[in-house]
Amino acid sequence: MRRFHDSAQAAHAPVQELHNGAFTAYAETPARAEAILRAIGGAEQPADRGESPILAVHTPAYITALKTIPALWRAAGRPGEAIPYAFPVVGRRPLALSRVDALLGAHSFDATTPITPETWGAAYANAQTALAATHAVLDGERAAFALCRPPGHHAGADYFGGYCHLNVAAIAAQAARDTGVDRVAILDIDYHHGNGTQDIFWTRGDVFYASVHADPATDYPFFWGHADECGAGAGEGATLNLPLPHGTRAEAFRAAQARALDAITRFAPGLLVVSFGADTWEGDPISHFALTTGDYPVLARDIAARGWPTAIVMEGGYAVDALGANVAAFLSGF
Ligand code: Q9C
Ligand code: ZN
Repeated sequence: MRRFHDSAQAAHAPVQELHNGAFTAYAETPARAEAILRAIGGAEQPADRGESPILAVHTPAYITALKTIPALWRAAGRPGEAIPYAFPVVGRRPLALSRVDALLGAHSFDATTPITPETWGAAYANAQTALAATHAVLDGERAAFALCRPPGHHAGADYFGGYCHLNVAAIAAQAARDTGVDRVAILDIDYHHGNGTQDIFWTRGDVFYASVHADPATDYPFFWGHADECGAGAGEGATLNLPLPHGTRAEAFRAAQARALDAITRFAPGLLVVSFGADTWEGDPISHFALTTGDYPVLARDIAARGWPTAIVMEGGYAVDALGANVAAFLSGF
C-alpha cells in the first residue's frame, strides 16, 4: 500500500495541554508519527497541491486566524503557546475581531489545542499528506495511507480543537468530490466522535459520515455524537452515529462497524475515507475501549471486503510505544 508523510508535520509540537484542570505534557506528539513511520517502513513525500483544496473545506477567516494568531500572541506580550479561554457560546454574531483572545475563542471549541508559530506550516503539510493518499486512490490505487499528524476530525470549517486544526478527512473527501466522485463516504473509527467532520457535512447529501465512538454522555467531545444526530436538510440521513460504552471489546466494536458499513453500502460511495484512530486500543492513556493489536487486521479486512477505493487518514492514538504495531496491524488487513 502506498503511504505518505511529510517531516514538516513534526514542526507543530506544543509543550503542554490543559487536561482535567491542570497543565500536563502534550499527548499529541511528533513521536507518534515517528513510531508509525518506523513500523510501516517509511513513506513517500506528498506533492504540494496548494491552499485551494484546504479552502474548499475551511473558511478564509479561519485560515487567516491560524496563520496570524502566533504573531498577535507575541504582540500581546505573551510567551509560550497561544491557548483560548473565552468562547462566544451565547449571543454569537458576526464580529470583526482583532484581539488575539477573541480570535482564539471564536475559532475553537476547547482549550486543549495550543497554537504555535509552527502550527500553520505543519497543518498545511498534513493536509497535503491526506491529499496525496486521496489522489493515489483516485489514480487507481486500491487503498493508500496518509500518516496524518496532527489529527483532523475534531476541526470544523472554522474551528480547531481536540488536537486538530485542519480536517484532513474532510479535505480528502471534498477533493474526491471535486475530482468528480459523486458520492463519498467517511468511516470514522477513532475512539472519539469526529464532531468537525460531522459539522462540515451535516447538511450535505453527497458525503456520508458514519462514526463508531465512545458515548459522548461520558466522553469528549460531549456535545456531538449522540445516536439521534443524523444530519439535516439535504444531509438528513447521511450522518450515522454509533456510540459505545467504556470497556467495549472487539466483538461489539466489529458489530457496530458492520452497521456503519451496511449503511455506507446502501449509500453506494465511489470512494471511502477512513478516519482511523488507534486510541481504541486497550492501553490508550486517554481512552476506555479494550481493542487488542490483533483486532485491527480483522476490522480492516471487514472494511476492505466491501471493495471501495479507500484513503485511510490517521487520527488519534496516544500509547506511543504500541502505536506503530497497532497501525501496521490495521494496514496489514488491507
Ligand atoms: N480529560 C483525537 O483523538 N482531550 N483527539 C480530552 C480528557 C481531548 C482527542 C481530555 C482529546 C482529543 C483526535
Ligand atoms: Zn481520538
